[in-house]
Amino acid sequence: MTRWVLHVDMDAFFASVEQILNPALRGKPVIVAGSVEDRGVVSTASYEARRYGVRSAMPTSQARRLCPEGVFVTANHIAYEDYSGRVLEVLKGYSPLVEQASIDEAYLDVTGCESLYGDAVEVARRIKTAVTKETGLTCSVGVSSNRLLAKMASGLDKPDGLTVLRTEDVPRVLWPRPVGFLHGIGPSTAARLGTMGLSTIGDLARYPADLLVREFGVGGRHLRDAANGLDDTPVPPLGQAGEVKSLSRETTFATDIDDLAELERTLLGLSDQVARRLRRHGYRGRTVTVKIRKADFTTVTRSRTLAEATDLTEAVYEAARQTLRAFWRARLKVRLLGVAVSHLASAGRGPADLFDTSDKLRRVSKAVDRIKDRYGEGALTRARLLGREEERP
Ligand code: TTP
Ligand code: MG
Repeated sequence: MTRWVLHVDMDAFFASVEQILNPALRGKPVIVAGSVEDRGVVSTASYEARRYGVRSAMPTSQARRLCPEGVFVTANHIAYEDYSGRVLEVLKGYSPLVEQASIDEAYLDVTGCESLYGDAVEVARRIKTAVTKETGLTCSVGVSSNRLLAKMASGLDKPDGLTVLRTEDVPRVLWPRPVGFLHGIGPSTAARLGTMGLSTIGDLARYPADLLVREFGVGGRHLRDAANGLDDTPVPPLGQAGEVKSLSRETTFATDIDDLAELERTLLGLSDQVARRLRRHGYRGRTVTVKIRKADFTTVTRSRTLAEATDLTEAVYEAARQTLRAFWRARLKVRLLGVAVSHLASAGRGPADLFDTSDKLRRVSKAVDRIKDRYGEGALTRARLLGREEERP
């Protein structure tokens, strides 16, 4: 029996969410950056901005040069997660076999659903309509008999595409393209294939499997299969894959920071954002990790495990601060700082203990979260974070 797999990928996801939340941005070249300062990189750009050559992972300074009229927006991850969850809710209505592969993409096995909706293309059409109705966003959907080809197909006609790619279409559609176009082949594998004289997907598809195995081990066979459009990876039932293992937030500074107090203020802001996401998703975590990228680009991570899992800003921050202090030495210049919480467990819904101070703190935190959800991140600021404002000239 033929399997039918769909790959759904949101169009210019972060930028599109910004345009939904702020109608004044619609139709404009919107560029979402991790940090508005020039040392950050572009997360994504609206299709209007892509016409100027702006791309993901490009330094923001370069994006500004290419597109001076661009509207630069700082990433608002909480909003993107919210929309990502809403899209997933829609998809769950179409098949129990759904795997969220990243914040803006998912695979669905819809084999058997055809009898309900017509064929797989009709399922894809309905999903596109439902996603737009629920969120206002558009997506591109690939339809095929396996995950690999569905994934390749969704990217062939962006934005707002619906593309069918059958195994028999592979020689015509994929073989003329460079090997790096194949999902899963990164720049270093592409370079290695290049030295073997294999530059197109077609070259790879026809190359003897045993020679590829000699060069790449068992992965060599997968490479050749992929070039022939073959893949039998299943789509697992929802919940068995893509479980959240950690939540994190990081920031790149406009200039390297060598002041511990300044770093700690940033750490508090990051801890608050991570803890807020824990509370929002009903998780508590036991391990707090601090990530530090130094001016020379070397990166270190240091972790601390708590006695009890937490979702409180204060507890995450305290652990992060101690971790940073233990690592700190004079003249250290920090380019990027991050906080992650892992070893997550669901928070559970036991009875509130009125004598447990952390429960009181949790209730206050949740009230603050609600105000921020409604009025924005800047609505309430912890007293310690205000220090940053006072120091401005
Ligand atoms: P993508 O699906 O790769 O890109 P996109 O949705 O913005 O655009 P497209 O229409 O081509 O699918 O990534 C999803 C989101 O992930 C994207 O909106 C922002 C984020 N992202 C980064 O932060 N950095 C990156 O380098 C990339 C590629 C994506
Ligand atoms: Mg996308």
